[in-house]
Amino acid sequence: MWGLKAVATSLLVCSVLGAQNFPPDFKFGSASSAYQVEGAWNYGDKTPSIWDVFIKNDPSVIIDHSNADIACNSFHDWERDVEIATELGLDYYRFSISWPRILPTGKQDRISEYGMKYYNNLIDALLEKGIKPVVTMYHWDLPQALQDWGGWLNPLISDWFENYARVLYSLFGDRVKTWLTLNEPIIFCELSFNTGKHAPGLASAGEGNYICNKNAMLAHAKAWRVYDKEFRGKQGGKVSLANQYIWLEPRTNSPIDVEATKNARQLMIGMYSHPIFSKDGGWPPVIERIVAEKSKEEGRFLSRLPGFTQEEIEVIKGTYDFLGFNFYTARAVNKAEDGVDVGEWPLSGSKDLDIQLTMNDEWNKTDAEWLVEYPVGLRRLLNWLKNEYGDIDILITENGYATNKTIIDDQARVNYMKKHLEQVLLAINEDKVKVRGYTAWSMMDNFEWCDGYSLRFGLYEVDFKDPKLKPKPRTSSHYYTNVIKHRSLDFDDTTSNIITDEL
Ligand code: GBH
Repeated sequence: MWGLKAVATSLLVCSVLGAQNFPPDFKFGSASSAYQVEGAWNYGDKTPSIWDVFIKNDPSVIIDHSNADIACNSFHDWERDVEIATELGLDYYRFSISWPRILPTGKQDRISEYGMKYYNNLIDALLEKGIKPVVTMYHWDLPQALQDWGGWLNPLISDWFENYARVLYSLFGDRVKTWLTLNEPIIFCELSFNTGKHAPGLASAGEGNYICNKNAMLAHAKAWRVYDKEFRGKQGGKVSLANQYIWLEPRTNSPIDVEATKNARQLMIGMYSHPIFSKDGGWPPVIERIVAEKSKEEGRFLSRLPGFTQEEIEVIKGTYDFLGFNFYTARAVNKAEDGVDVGEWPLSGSKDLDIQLTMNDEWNKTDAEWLVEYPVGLRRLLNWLKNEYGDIDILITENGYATNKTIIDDQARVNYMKKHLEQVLLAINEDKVKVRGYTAWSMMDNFEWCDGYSLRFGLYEVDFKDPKLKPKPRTSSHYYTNVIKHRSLDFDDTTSNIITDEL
């Protein structure tokens, strides 16, 4: 009797522990982006990006008045980055290519030797260590040369981007097998054209962001189609994009808030995903209708949200080989009372939908004001995506935790990662969502956009006052290395508590 119970208990323990294991082909990576780490902002024939110009015009747009002229010096010290990626035991390293470093005019007329050499070195050195490069084509650093021609507001941007993508596939596609066209179009459209907090800082809420949204969807689609037509046959890789998804839940159970949340999800997720991943393609119908109605009320003849032609809908629909997204945080949604100013962050569309996005007091706060912890939201989001767009392979392209202090023993980051990875496992094992990989943002502290060097996301700490910029491993880096080594959350993690100050 007792014997049986012991067997049953150990079976139970085994199955619970088994649930802590990742599938054998699950991949672990870490990420960075060109502007945030490279530095060498004007080295060789590189031309300024919109971020170089934005900050040089007015350094006060960055909280600590810093800039990314040097950043982590990755352009000169890529060998150090490969060493760190190797030390972590990464399956892949996600980095981005700086458009103005490869194509100084933004167009194909001139390909930079310096740029080619740098990315070739990095890619080859990673592969030599068995680390796969996962490459983002655009992580916000548009060539200023193209901004001068209207940037993301000029419909020709999708052709310029297609050409840029073609250059990248032909230069690097023999070795790069996973491509992400755009990083977080929602952020570069909303923050550049809605609040104007990001480069090029052209606030035109409710208009510019929607135009950018449309052009970004077309740019992504054309880049995917070029691959499909001209490169897939010989290169055999995969192309998607890295959207930013914030999980949204109703503030109350009232039917009004529940309805508002459904619409808010179409705004937050659907506007950048429905055209690509849904069966019908095009804008989420509910958003298209609401913005058209609002525009009419404002006395406009045209909706502020530009429509797609049927041909454009077809061009964009189905342009994915997997679904990539960055996940950090969540918000509660409620329908705004009449006359309430819903504010501008993060979406100008909040005004169109009369919704408020707020934080729930029960969610842990972090040092980043926008980043509250809600790991369960990740599992719910994964299920929502499967429901909405079908059973697609998913790559989590970023997830990470911010502190505003230098701290080597970053237990809070370890907890954040662990809690999110637990939810990923539940989604895989219980809900059968096809999550194929997880990417920790970021490999090392770097230039955190408007927060400069004041917010730190790194598994490795960087002392930006140290001219050598030699990163130090944090506790979270040891934790992550263990997860990768064991391909499990169940291991004796005493090693991850080692304080490595003297390393
Ligand atoms: C990602 O953005 C980016 O891909 C990455 O480059 C970045 O370093 C990382 O996450 C951490 O932030 O000042 O109120 O307008 C996540 C989305 C966009 C969230 C910018 C913070 C600024 C908020 N981030 N946003 S606000």
